Amino acid sequence: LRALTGRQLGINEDAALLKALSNEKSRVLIVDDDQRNANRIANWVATIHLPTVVSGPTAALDELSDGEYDLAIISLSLAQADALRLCSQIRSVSRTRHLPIILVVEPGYEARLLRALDMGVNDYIMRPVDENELLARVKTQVRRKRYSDHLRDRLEESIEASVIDALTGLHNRRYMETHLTTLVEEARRTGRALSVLLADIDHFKHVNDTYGHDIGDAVLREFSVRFRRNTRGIDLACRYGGEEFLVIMPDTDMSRAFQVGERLRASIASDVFQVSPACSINLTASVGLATLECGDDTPETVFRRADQALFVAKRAGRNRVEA
Ligand code: GH3
Ligand code: MG
Ligand code: MG
Ligand code: MG
Repeated sequence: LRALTGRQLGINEDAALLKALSNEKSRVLIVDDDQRNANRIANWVATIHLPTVVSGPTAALDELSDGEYDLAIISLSLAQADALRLCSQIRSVSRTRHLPIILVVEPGYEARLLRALDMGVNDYIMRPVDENELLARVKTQVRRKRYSDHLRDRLEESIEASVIDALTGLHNRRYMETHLTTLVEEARRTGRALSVLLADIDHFKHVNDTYGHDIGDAVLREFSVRFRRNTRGIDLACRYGGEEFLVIMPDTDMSRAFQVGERLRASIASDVFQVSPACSINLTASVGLATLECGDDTPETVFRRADQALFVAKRAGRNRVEA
């Protein structure tokens, strides 16, 4: 994550987008059991944003759980110190963890305010509330929220992009490598079987040479669909390299792995790859299998055996499954 610079996250490029975002009306939840105070604040907020008023924590959490709010303005003098509990609940639920909170504070509530600030409340305003000051604080918090939401989305996209193969949507080799170790350790610990399947398209270079790289890409996408169709949800399927695909199958012994490999091989060989209305291609793939053995088998050695089995399958004429 440290390697992701502002530029990669698109911060500079998106200044205009952020500006547009911050012009969109924000939803503001006002929590106050004093109806008159609540309505006064709501009327001020309504000149720019979309306020909703509730009188207590239960209604507040209800609203927040099914609405997209950008800010909560909470009266710190709610009965029974409920404001503190509400703030802590908002911070502990993932959906509202990043919601900005502004407290409205009655003089005399300073001790409670300190605890609230310690809890991660973003800002506060003293009563009697000044309209311009309130709107200025609301504006700052809403902008900050928009901006950090945007950054968080970008970060999530970057993380996802780093483990997903863009061409096929399968996980990539990096993702597989982090998880293979875990899966091997788990199989060791539980004494369960674990098999690895490595599939490589036969004479794929010929497809590129004959039909061009774009058709080659379309074939890889279609291959990945069939590949995924032949694996279970708990199997970890990935595009290991160019035209090599790998699946790690927990809870799977060699005879079962052989069935999977054979089904995959048959599914590739039996139906043509219809890559465009005018172009259908016959294709085969070779498959190498290995199963985790007792002793000092490691992720690397299991993988190497699958690779060796694949090599044997290629040498034996391709369109075969070997273990
Ligand atoms: P073999 O049966 O021995 O596996 O022969 P092969 O031609 O499939 O094997 P080789 O490893 O010689 O060639 C793999 C080809 O896959 C070469 C490369 O250009 C192509 N390739 C790798 N990645 C991509 C990709 O993303 N898109 C396309 N279109 N081709 C790719
Ligand atoms: Mg090759
Ligand atoms: Mg190949
Ligand atoms: Mg290859």
